[in-house]
Amino acid sequence: MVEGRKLPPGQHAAELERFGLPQFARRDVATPAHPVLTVSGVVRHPTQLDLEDLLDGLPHHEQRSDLHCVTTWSALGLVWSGVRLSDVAQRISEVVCPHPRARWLMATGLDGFRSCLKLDDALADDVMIATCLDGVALSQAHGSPLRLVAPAQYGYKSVKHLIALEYRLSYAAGSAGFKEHPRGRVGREERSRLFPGPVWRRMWAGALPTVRRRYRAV
Ligand SMILES: Nc1nc2c(c(=O)[nH]1)N[C@H]1C(S)=C(S)[C@@H](COP(=O)(O)O)O[C@H]1N2
Ligand SMILES: [Mo]
Repeated sequence: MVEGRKLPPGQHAAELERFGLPQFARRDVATPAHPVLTVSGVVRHPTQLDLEDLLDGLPHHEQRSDLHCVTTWSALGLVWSGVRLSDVAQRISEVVCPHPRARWLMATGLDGFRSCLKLDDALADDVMIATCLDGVALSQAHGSPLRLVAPAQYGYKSVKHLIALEYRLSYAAGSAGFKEHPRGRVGREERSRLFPGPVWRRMWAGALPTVRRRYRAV
């Protein structure tokens, strides 16, 4: 266990390894030569920003945080660097003019994985767009060239290979459907919809060995 880090209820410590929904295990994402971020939804001027323009001049941000997968494993003390999503969102907002009642942000990865975050949660101080992990450029396994990092939310909100953000008035389920909780707050054990967290804990833990095997087999 990494010194001084606490495990939330129902989680156990594990090494970080490539993971996700089973249907994405075999999607082989080729890192684009000229990465762009598409911004759409309830905005006046949908746009595409290339990576360099997006990051240019924004304050560099580095943090140590944990990744809590809903299937009960947690990777502790990961050092991410990049920029804060709130700084990116401010820059984007000036360009796209989101609707004043936009409350949700749908994030999409190049593999087609999607997850929707509450805008308030997405703008928290520890939510970032990471380009590096543990001091080196993000690997393909962990979401190159850009990934969302939302440490207070279950791992399914931390979309890898980020290519698009869509401003929304209301929540829409992402790739995990009803198994994804709209807020996904780890501190409240919001693992999934319909049943309380501790009920899901066992179901998710039961699915873990199969999903892990699927990812390790790639
Ligand atoms: N693009 C994409 N992002 C994703 C996923 C995925 O399958 N595709 N899986 C999510 C889940 S469920 C988890 S737990 C983490 C795993 O991150 P890792 O592969 O870096 O361990 O990525 C999240 N982001
Ligand atoms: Mo996960």
